[in-house]
Amino acid sequence: MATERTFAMIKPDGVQRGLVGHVVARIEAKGYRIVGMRLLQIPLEMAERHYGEHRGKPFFEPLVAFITSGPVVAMVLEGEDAIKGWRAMMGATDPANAAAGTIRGDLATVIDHNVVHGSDAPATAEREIALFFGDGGLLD
Ligand code: FUP
Repeated sequence: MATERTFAMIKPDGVQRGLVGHVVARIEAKGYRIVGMRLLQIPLEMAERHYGEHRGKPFFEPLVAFITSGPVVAMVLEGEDAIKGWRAMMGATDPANAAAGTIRGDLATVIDHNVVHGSDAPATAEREIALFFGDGGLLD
């Protein structure tokens, strides 16, 4: 067990559907500390960097178009094993495979509108937090 920080995001579908309060309530009820939070519309170049590992895949362009299509809520969560824990709260990437009780299992039906994002490993968390909150001192 270790106190970790992870990057979490409510995607444009979640914001548009009015699910921000619900998702934030789940995070707070779980016990993670929200140490950073911002509403933004992701610029194209930033989206391409965020999803850089998927460049060249058939879903890359629609994914970038979707993530830039409206405002998102970006957050930094802090808590014991927060990286794995937030991924567990999100559920499987494809909502069809996500367990009931998870955010994707309860609130989504299709993979390209799956409501939330979360870092999958410590190095990813560091990179994503820097990408969205890299403006010096914002989290301190
Ligand atoms: P995750 O880490 O759970 O967000 O999943 P991935 O990094 O594998 O994928 C990032 C996003 O790409 C997913 F949230 C949804 C989208 N995606 C598709 O639209 N189609 C696919 O076949 C795989 C991923």
